[in-house]
Amino acid sequence: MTAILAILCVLLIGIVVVQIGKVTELAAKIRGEEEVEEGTNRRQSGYLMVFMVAFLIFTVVSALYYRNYMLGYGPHESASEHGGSLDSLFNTTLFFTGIVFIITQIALFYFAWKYRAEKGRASLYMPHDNKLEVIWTIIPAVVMTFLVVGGLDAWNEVMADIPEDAQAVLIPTTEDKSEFLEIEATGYQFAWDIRYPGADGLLGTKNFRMITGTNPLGQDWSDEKNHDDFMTNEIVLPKNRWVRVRITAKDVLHNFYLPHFRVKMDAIPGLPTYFVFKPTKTTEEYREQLSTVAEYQVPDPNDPEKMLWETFGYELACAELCGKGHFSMRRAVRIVEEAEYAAWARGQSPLYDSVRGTDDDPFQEENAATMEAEDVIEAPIDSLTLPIDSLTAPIDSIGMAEPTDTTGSTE
Ligand SMILES: [Cu+2]
Repeated sequence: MTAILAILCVLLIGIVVVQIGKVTELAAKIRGEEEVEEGTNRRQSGYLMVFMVAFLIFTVVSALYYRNYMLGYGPHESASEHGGSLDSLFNTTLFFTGIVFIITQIALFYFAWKYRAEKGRASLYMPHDNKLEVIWTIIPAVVMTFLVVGGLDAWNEVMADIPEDAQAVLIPTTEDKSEFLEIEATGYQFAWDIRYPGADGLLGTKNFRMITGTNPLGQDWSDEKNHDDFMTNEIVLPKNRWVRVRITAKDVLHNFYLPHFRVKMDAIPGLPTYFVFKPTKTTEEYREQLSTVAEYQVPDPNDPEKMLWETFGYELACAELCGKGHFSMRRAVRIVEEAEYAAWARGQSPLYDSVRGTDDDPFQEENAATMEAEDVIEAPIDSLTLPIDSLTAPIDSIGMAEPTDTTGSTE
């Protein structure tokens, strides 16, 4: 404590000495005030020039240094079919705005230095200049027109819906839009409900009045399309298949954002939106892509036994600040080959299974009857298969044993 006080005292004495020195200096120069001001101007505008050069170098170097972490650069090429056109649109915009950025920053600092106040120099009075105004109106107008038209073009391409005669299926088998998978994402504070259509490929109707603790989306169980719909924690999608996502929200605004696929759409209560896209890289393929880059060949801080590229996974994020639990809306997304997806999809069980035969089930009577019948039939069938399996064993072993027996008998 005493040491700190001593240091503070020395510091204060130092400051007092410096200040007294400055006052004396100023007093001496009081006659030549203009000279002092000129000197200050020159120095400050010089510092600004140095700042400008350092700032521009820092901007460019940091962008280059971190390029392998940024979407659209290095190993982060888009993993969806339309993503490439959005990336090139971003790059075109970055190119033009980059030129403007560099020119305006240089002009800003250079002019502050060049036209600093100097003795005997009056400022130029220029109320109007047609030529200048034409130049700075036409150039941005032309550039903006190109950017906006290009943007609209990309928007129309990216937002093109599935054709009306296309078939909605759970497991699409074609790469074109004649078959597609339609899933539904419902955002709420603070998670997503992800619903798949089940074997019929169709999502059942829902009604917010039917929402209960066990029926989070308000699925209308009198609609048979609901009976095979299933809900999952993880979004699993097949590679090279068209996917249409119905996007909606239960409470406040959310945003369905799949950064690696360049998919981003607001989720709005009462106003369904959608996005159609085609994933083109499986999670494994994306990991391979990352494994070629030094930045991802380091251990994952959360799992030091593995490299960063090995633990990579696609994600669904909420891109709307929707409340204090906003961060927890992250969901894992996995892109797999069609066969793996088909096996996964067939292995899911519908939510209706928990409702079937209960008081909430509009088909309670029918279902109760069939469920009883199933119980009676299922048991004997299962027990019958056992003897059949066990019968095959002796048959095989008889066949195997035969040749040995013959050689044995000849000897
Ligand atoms: Cu959210």
